[in-house]
Amino acid sequence: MWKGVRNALLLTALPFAMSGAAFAQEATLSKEAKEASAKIYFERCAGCHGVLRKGATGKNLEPANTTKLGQARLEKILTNGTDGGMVNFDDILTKDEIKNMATYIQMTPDVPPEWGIKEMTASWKVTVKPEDRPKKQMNKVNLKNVFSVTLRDTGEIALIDGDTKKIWTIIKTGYAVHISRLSASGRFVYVIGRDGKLDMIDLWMETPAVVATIKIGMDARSVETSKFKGFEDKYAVAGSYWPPQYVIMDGADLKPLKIVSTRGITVDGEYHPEPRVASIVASMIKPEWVINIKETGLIKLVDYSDIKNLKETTIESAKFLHDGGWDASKRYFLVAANASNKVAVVDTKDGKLAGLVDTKSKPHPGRGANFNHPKFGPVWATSHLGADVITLIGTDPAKHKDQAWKVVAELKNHGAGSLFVKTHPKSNNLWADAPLFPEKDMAESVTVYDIKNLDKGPEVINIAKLADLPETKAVKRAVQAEYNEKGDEVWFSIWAGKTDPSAIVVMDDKTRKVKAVIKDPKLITPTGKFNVYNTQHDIY
Ligand code: DHE
Repeated sequence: MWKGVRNALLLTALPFAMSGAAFAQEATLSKEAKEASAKIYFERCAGCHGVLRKGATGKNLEPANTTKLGQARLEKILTNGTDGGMVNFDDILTKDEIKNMATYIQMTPDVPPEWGIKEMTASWKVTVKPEDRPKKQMNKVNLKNVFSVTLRDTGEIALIDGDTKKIWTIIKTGYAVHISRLSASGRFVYVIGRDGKLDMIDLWMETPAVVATIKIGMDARSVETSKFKGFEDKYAVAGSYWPPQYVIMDGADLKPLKIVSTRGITVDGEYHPEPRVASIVASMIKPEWVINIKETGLIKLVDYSDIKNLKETTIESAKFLHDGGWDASKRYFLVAANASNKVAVVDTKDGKLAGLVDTKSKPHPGRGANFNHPKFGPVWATSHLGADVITLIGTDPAKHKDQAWKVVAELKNHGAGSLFVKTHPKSNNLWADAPLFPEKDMAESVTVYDIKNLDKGPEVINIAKLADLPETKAVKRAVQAEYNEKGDEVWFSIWAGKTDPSAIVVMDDKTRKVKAVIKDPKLITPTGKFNVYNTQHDIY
């Protein structure tokens, strides 16, 4: 099941049958086998289960639980996966590796080292100082329509000129690079790798390149800059999974300035040693970032106007916060607490929780999608990992009070296993993918609704087929819709295996017909795409 994308797919749980005799003896491995297993665990498992194996989107894998399952059952789960969403590893790990992993997760987890200001500063490199950078744009590219595309398995990003659809340049970044975000100015791209390597790229150079780099932790997913008037790009902020903390840096050269730990007490009142930093967004109405802490379920509004006397407003929501986006007014931030089947809504003006919305299983919005529902007014949409629906939540407490922070409708998606929904203020289409759906045809397809005529039902389009790639065994997952600057094209990645041909399919948003297919041997495992203008202005 779900072959080919384990790193991405460790999104759900190992079901624990809490039976059987406790493991009498501490499991052991040779030094080499333990080191190799630790590396596999970090690369394949930690994203969902946590470095300390406390569990989040994936189940708790501490010895108290794993030893009850025992070696044989664990090997079976690792080999075949489960219906609960745990992926199979039999086609990328050898039998010995699986055996060792089953033993490794019965051993007491190692606690990785901390990563403080000393380590960050030692890793920090300014390759082009701010004063040596171009004083004006040195290329003729329409920067607003450039896409920064994650090439996941090569640890690179491709900058693609959205007007010509040509790859402008490819830049080496961190391991299994995760997301790109734009400076408030739209000039710099900040790219974070899963290994905590943060790279700052200058789009004004004749050929863009990294101008500053730092390793902010051992495991990371999020980055943002300061965007409030008067503080534009003064600071950058990045969150790490390990160590659980965020770091505030100088926005111009990434010099680390302040580290804030996120360890603490969960919304349930229990201490958690590894509350990881999930999504971060910058407010435009206050000098604040919204920083979502996964395991504690706490949302921090971090006031960066005086970082020596840093003020944090801590808002209780629900555990396992993950990704989210603004409502259309950009006052409310909606974030999925995915393993709690909830969406939390923060009112960033009043600094309060505005709502906690129950949804179907595992909402996963990316940034979500905002549009005007013909009946319910402004809504924000999310699709789901665990259910074949697109949930619409009312977002206008002023004019549609009865619908605000409630599920007003559930549209059918073509499958569960969805990661992203998207629309654009100029579009009438709402797009949703389902790349993690176990069935090939569905994983390669997307659903599209006419938002002016939702009752008509969706069209389901197999995007992978439109790429006309050679037939291989790999599933060609259609993932993450991203609009161009004008909002008249929507781009999808065709995400296949590292050695398979991949592509980006550009759809004409109006006709829903293919407009271009970007293919290149260097376009390896493209996943997230970040249009400069839309990312800079949070348009979705
Ligand atoms: Fe992501 C956003 C974490 C797997 C593609 N991903 C995010 C964010 C977090 C996160 C916290 C929000 C960042 C923000 O807004 O500041 N992602 C994780 C994981 O922990 C997880 C589940 C497992 C892991 O080991 O990393 C994971 N993510 C994946 C993938 O496998 C995806 C599909 C492919 C890839 O490139 O790795 C993937 N994640 C993305 C993308 C976004 C993202 C494209 C940004 C969406 C946007 O529109 O902003």
